[in-house]
Amino acid sequence: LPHTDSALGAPQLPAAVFGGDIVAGSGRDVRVEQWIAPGRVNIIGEHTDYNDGFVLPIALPLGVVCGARPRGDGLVRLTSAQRRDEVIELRVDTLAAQRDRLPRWARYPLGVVHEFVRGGHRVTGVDLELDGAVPIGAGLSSSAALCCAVTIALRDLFAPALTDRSMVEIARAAENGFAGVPTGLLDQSASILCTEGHALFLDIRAFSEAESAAVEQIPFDLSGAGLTLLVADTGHPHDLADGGYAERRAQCEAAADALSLSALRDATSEDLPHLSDPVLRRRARHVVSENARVLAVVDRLRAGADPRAIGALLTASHHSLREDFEVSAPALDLAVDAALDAGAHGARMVGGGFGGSIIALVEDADHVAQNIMNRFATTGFAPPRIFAVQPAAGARKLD
Ligand code: GAF
Repeated sequence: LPHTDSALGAPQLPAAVFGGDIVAGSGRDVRVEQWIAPGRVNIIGEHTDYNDGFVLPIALPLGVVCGARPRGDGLVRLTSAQRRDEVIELRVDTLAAQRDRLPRWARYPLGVVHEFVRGGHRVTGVDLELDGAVPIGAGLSSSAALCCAVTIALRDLFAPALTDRSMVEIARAAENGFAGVPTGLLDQSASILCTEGHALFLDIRAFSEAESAAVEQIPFDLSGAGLTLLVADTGHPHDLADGGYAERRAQCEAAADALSLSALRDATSEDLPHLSDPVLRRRARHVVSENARVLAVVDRLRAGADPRAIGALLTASHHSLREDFEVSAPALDLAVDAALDAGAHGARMVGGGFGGSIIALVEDADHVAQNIMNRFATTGFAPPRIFAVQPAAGARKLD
């Protein structure tokens, strides 16, 4: 996958690789058009989405490009710049039956096609040509970016009336069902709904019930405040399908059940002593405290406070994910500690955890990046990939 190896500098989107060619179809020429959907980092609100809680992601300037061209013969033909030796061609109406024979990566885009068909949309056939620039296994939502890029392309080609919320639901259903990965709504919402220069404040419960009131775009201008948001991909892979994520979800459901609540979103700190199982109590404490931290960050940003004021809440989030939710990992803790020791205002792991990336809110990006690199070298870990990001745009058609 293309990404930067330098210590700093935002990775560039790949050059357009599919644009422009004209294919003779049945009676008319159909141009390949392109759509892009970004990966994300979550500023705060981790493991809250499947508890009906609050999240605050930004889109990354890194995405998956989907070239798409409608066909009339009922076939879907799938290629990927990252899998040049594989061309997958199937009938749209046999996708479900073929699912188990498909390579894992192909289940994400084909799961989206399957969801369109299942939703009653008439997909007459399509060529899909993918090119991804979001590092895989880095906790930066490469799979959601992939699903969302295909979703927005199919929306424009076959179902133009679909709302943003329906697109989020389709992308999530493809990932949960066809691809078999039990995510919440955070990643797909971020990829579809984020806007440039803003953090997306989402109340997941309200969004699941009705789109409009639940989405708030909050200006998030770090460079104007002289700050940089660093992302450090530790290179220690994270995999949502490896069991730890599903176990955390089950523990949260068990804690909500034990408190007779429909979701931990409704729990308060007074409820926690009523959980006799210490593991469930810790899991619930993370969710309760993390939701409160999201709201505190949102309050500060809405009030136009200096973004430095959110740093301590980011670090508190990391501690809660490490101690109470137990989803951090040695490489994540090392990167967070190295960033804080070098003067970061706040730092935390992002995404599902067990590996992947951290973010750090910093003044002196070079100094902090260098300290993380040094600490990894001293510990014998392979060098992390570190880059600076600004809030980028969500999924869209490319010109
Ligand atoms: C992963 C999941 F896909 C999200 O839904 C979310 O639960 C996140 O982990 C943790 O906040 O990215």
